[in-house]
Amino acid sequence: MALIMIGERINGLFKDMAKAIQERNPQPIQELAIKQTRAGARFIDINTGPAVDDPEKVMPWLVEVVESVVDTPISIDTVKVKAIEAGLKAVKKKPALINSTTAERKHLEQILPLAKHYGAAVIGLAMNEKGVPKDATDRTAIAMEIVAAADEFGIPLTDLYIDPLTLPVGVAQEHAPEALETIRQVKILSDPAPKTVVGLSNISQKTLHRPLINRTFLIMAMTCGLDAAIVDVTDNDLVDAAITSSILLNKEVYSDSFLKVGRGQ
Ligand code: THG
Repeated sequence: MALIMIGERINGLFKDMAKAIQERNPQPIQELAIKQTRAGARFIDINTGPAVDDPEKVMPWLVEVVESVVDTPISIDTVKVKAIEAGLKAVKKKPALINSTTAERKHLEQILPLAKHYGAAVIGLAMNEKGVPKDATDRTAIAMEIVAAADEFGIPLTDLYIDPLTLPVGVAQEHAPEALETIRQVKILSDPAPKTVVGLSNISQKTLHRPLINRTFLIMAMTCGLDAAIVDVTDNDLVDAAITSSILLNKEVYSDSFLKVGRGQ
């Protein structure tokens, strides 16, 4: 199967989106929803950003703004349970992806029943109340707890995405190989295995050569068994590299027009 691309761009981390959200101006948001869908996004991530103090009001507005122009399922990106629930309630089209829960029992007990009730998929972060462990084995142990909880709450493992957590290479370089090893270990954790996902652009924050670092790490992660990534889907070199990786990993059939086929053209 090809990489499941989740469009990262509707996020208050970006100045244009922060402004559009603050002004409740749908147009720039809708343009990006359409652009990302055309570029192959299978989910549109929506994140109100750090500046918003009422995400439980903004999240349903963002859902409506996006769903009024595309059919692409939405990834509801917030740590606030109330905002997740408000977003899920607003969804009228396809089941959403909840982004995300940690392994903290309190989070799992609030969020997994919501996933079950709304038929949503869910991202489980490899972290708990103590934070993100450095070692892959510790991250995998946390992932195992999330897998067990998903089973307990009746979420199919094919709807569970484990995120090993990618941190900026400039400040947490030793984490990069541990995140990769976590992906490898999570894919042999259970049968069926949960899916794996990363927020790719984190890896290159505050570095030079961001696109190069992003696409190199993406290919490395795909070799470890990565299923999905929150990415800049409009980065053509990144998408070309992801499609080519799928061919070289024998996940998609080669033809001379593989780049076009990989884009569904
Ligand atoms: N895991 C999961 N969800 C996530 C992340 C993750 N959601 C958010 C984030 N990480 C993934 N999305 C982004 C979006 C933007 C950027 C990085 C990751 C980014 N933004 C520019 C910056 O901060 O430098 C914005 C600057 C601008 O205005 O241009 O890098 O890991 N499950």
